[in-house]
Amino acid sequence: MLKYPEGVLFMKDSIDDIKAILALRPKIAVLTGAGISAESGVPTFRGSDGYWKGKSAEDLASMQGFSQDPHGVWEWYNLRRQKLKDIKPNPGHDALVRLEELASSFTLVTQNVDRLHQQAGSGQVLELHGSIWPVRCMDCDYQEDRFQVDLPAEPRCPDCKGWLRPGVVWFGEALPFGIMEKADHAVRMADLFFIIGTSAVVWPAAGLAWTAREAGAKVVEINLEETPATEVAHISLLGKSGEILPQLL
Ligand code: BV8
Ligand code: ZN
Repeated sequence: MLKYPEGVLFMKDSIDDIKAILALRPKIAVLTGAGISAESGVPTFRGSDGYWKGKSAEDLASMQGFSQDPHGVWEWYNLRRQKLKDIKPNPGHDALVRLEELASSFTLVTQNVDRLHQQAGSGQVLELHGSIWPVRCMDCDYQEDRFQVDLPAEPRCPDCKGWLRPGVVWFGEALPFGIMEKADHAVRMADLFFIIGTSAVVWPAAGLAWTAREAGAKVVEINLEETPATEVAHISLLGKSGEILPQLL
């Protein structure tokens, strides 16, 4: 752990404190949610433009939701894939690529399935909830990472004609094997932990903020509003991540 310079007080919303820590080449871990992609035009899940507005999360992003109505669920995923096709990373994604250069070690953990971090140039990204682009068969081990291509309304496996599903983690499903251990380790080692653009209600992802705080990292939240994670943030910057993150560099 870094020895923080004396007198660096951690009041709420102090960008200078963060810059003081960045000057020490800290180990950094970041958790992002849909909010970091909002300024790219990707609707968030629970905001006023939220995906879940019409239907509940369980209806759409769950195994039983899919089993009950595979056409309807694929219609929703294809709509999102269409929307994502011509969406670009925003200054918030770009700032995280540059932040990585200031860190002695940097781990980016995302709940997002849009791969905008990768498009912006972030290297190793831990995708806790998978990605919308890969598809895999429900009945055999066929899978393919079909980046930005249209899928038929009824995507079927070319090998066994079973239903294909998007490569995301649905509610009630376990996260990809070993990924939380990697994220947990990075957060425990971090001197500085950013939680950006997430409503911090989906677990186990949100729990990383509590882990960071308990492990002694300085916790910085960037969001338009307070969230359950605000209670463990040393610094809470209220505003758009696409505007705040570039100010840190
Ligand atoms: C699991 C992929 C067990 C699909 C998603 C009761 C209590 C605690 C937990 C549970 C519970 N009941 C059930 C659970 C478990 C459940 C859960 O947490 N439910 C919640 C809703 C209560 N979790 C699970 O099921 C997880 N799995 O626990 O498995 C297990 C273990 C072993 C074996 C078997 C099973 C799986 C969760 C993954 C679900 N999949 N998505 C898809 O995308 O289609 S979750 C979905 O929500 C997205 O992935 C998204 O990433 C995630 C979180 O949402 P956010 O990213 O935070 O987005 P949101 O819209 O909510 O918020 C946006 C934020 O941005 C807001 O705060 C807003 O203010 C801010 N913002 C907006 N604009 C900006 C901004 N901030 C800055 N700048 C801006 N410009
Ligand atoms: Zn198959």
